[in-house]
Amino acid sequence: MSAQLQFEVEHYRRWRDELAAAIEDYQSWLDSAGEVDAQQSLRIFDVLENLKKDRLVLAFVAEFSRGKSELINALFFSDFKQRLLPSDVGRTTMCPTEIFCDPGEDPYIRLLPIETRYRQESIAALKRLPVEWVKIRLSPDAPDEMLAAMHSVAQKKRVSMHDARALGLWDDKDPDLKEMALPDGTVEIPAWRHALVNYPHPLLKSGLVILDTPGLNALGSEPELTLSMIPNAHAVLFLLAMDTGVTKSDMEIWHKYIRRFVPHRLAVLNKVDILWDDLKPWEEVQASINKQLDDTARLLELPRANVLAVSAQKALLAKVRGDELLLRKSGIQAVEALLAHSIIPAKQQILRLAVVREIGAMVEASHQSARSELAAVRHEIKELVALTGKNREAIKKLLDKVQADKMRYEQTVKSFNIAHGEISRQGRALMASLDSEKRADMLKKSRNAIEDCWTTNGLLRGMQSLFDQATLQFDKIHHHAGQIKGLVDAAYRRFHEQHGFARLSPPPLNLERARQGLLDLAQQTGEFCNDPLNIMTEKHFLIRKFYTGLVASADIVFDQARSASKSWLSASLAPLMTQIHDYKRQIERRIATVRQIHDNVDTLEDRINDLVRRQTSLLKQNQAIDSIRDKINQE
Ligand SMILES: Nc1nc2c(ncn2[C@@H]2O[C@H](COP(=O)(O)OP(=O)(O)OP(=O)(O)O)[C@@H](O)[C@H]2O)c(=O)[nH]1
Ligand SMILES: [Mg+2]
Repeated sequence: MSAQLQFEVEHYRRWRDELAAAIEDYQSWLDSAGEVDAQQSLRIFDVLENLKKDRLVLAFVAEFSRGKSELINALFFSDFKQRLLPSDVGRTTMCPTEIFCDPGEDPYIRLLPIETRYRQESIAALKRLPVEWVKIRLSPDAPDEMLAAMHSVAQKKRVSMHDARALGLWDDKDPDLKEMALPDGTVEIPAWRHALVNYPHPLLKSGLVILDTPGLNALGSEPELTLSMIPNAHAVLFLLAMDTGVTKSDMEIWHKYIRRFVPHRLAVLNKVDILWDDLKPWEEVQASINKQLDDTARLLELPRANVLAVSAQKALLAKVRGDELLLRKSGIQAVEALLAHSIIPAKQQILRLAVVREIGAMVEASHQSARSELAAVRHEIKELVALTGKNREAIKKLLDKVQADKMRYEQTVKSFNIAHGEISRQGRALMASLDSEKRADMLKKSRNAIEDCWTTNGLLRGMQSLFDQATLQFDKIHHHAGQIKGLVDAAYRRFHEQHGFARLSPPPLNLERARQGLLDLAQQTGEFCNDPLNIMTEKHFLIRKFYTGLVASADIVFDQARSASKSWLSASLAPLMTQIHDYKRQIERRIATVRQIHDNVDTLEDRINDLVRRQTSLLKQNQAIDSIRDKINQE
């Protein structure tokens, strides 16, 4: 395993842990300042939970036999000194395999029987039902047992054509499936639908998750993989092989599943050792590899720097044997460097921005509040020092002034309450339109209607119209959320302009991502409905494929929009409310102080000393909050 990659992943993990520690500090600061409300606590708790659950998913996707499993072995599992994942000619990996480390449990491989495809639940839902999985314990110290257990991901079974069809794994008209048919009329299908491997490995312990996939053209049959697992991966390594060149089906996979859907894409041209030729000068070999890389970058429309040549097989061999020269020749170090220097920092940035989105405004408000408190105390000290040696008349004047300020504050609160009432009312209406039970009900009705369709054409029209409706509904929600945001912005502006509050920005509301997700799905629905293979698929299966794939993904998009709106609504006014609350506290304290002095001029010096002490402690608080703020905003 590369020291560089290990270093970067470890660095990333440390940064994440420090960020979590800074947020915990912030939480205890809030607690000690007595400023925390239930909503804010919950938000901080959520952020901390998400930081703990954070994973960096790296998916390996390609047509069969391009060397995905071999590359994973070479990149991550050479310390095992053998081929951990089965890698062989022809189709080898038969089910999507997630490899991660959960130190809370002993190493295992859990396998989901292919028969679960008969049921409605998604793989994501089945992950929460351990009884549905076959679990094999792994003993990393017993290599033979390990290999036998890992071989499960390549296991196949024979079933009748009728069963294969019923499982949605056989279609008479699909030429890609022909090779699965056996002479006796049975069909070879994968024995398992999904595999989860809990393996103790330092990189995986740091939160890296590897997703090995079976040759993709066979994979269209597991929509969850292509619609959710691959698009949700943080980066995809797309493999091509030197022995086949870039084929039509490679390009199909690239366009259909990767190009538009994954933010970080690397292409790896594997098996370059085929070009190695001891009778040719190395420069000549290198030039021909470079030409292939240029062509590939152009074909895939990728930056040239994201396309690399490698020999996974030689890299694994070199690592097992400790052969430095071969390792360098294999090209794997460039893949490791790219992962270390571009993918991991990009992931860090995404996570940091997510934290800023969740609690950035809250930390900013605390920062403002600590500063305004300090400014208020400084101002009071000045006011009181100016009173030294003055008569009662002057003190009375100050008291009147402070009381006038208080009246002004009360006006402010009145106008805030009106704005708050309106925003809450609109917020409730928005949440009602995103209600998940209502949506489930609507989907059930649509499914009944679609199942009643007589013709395939009618069926496909029904599917298309379901997505048209969903897009329309989302646009309405988007528009409504925009209107509420307008009200919130206006409230902030008013307090700044009319009441002299420090300028704060409300937390941003971001439904753009969900909207883009839905647009992508709508486009995929169009493709789904025009796919000749689907037009010929048996109706019952087509409907199930549509609902467990596209509709389930759209449902997730709506859920994302719902939880983003919910947390935004509860946080949108919080910074302003904190400001108002701070102002109230400051003004009441000022009145009490001036009144005391008014009643007894001799207490003036004591009050000044109190304030100076308070100023010292506030300075410390300001420093603490600044350091938390720096950590969260640190690039
Ligand atoms: N010459 C050469 N052969 C390789 C290289 N990498 C993999 N292979 C061979 O290519 C074949 C396929 O490799 P796998 O790792 O099983 O490919 P895969 O992409 O995981 O294939 P599926 O699991 O079927 O989707 C095996 O026979 C490997 O030994 C390489 O760098 N050079
Ligand atoms: Mg494989």
